[in-house]
Amino acid sequence: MTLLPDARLPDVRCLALAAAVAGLLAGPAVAATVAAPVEIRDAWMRPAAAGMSMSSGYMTLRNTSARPVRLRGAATPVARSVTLHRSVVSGGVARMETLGEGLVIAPGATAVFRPGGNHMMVEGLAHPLKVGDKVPVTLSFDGQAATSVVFEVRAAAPDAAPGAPMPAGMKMR
Ligand SMILES: [Cu+2]
Repeated sequence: MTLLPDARLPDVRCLALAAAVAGLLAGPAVAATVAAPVEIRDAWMRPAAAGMSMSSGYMTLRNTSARPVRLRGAATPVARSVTLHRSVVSGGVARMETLGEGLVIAPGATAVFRPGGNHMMVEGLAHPLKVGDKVPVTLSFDGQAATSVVFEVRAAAPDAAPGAPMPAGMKMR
């Protein structure tokens, strides 16, 4: 589990209190900003050797609420930018597209970022990333508080154990 619930809960309480106070002052039109109802697991990032300025990040997100949630973007202090991308193959040529509108996760649905599919493009790294490093990433969601996630630098996906069957439709990297 890479969410930081202990660090997050006090903020939620503060926000709830602030929202309650604001509600008393301003009436019922005030909408509280609440923590995103999203479970995140298997967050990992590729290593980057010295001289490399790019990496990519992957994770699995599950929307635990009864409403759609839109992942809007991400940021990390160790890189200039993090962009949501997807890999597409058209005419036999693989290329990447920016998810300009973010990624909507339906109620109860799971969104997977993995090699060959959706991924987070990490550009302008401030320093190399080696296996075992922990990279803090902030995910932003429409209408929700930002969520902090720790990405572990790994050489391969957490579920890519030797001998494990590949999920249908997933290509070897
Ligand atoms: Cu990309």
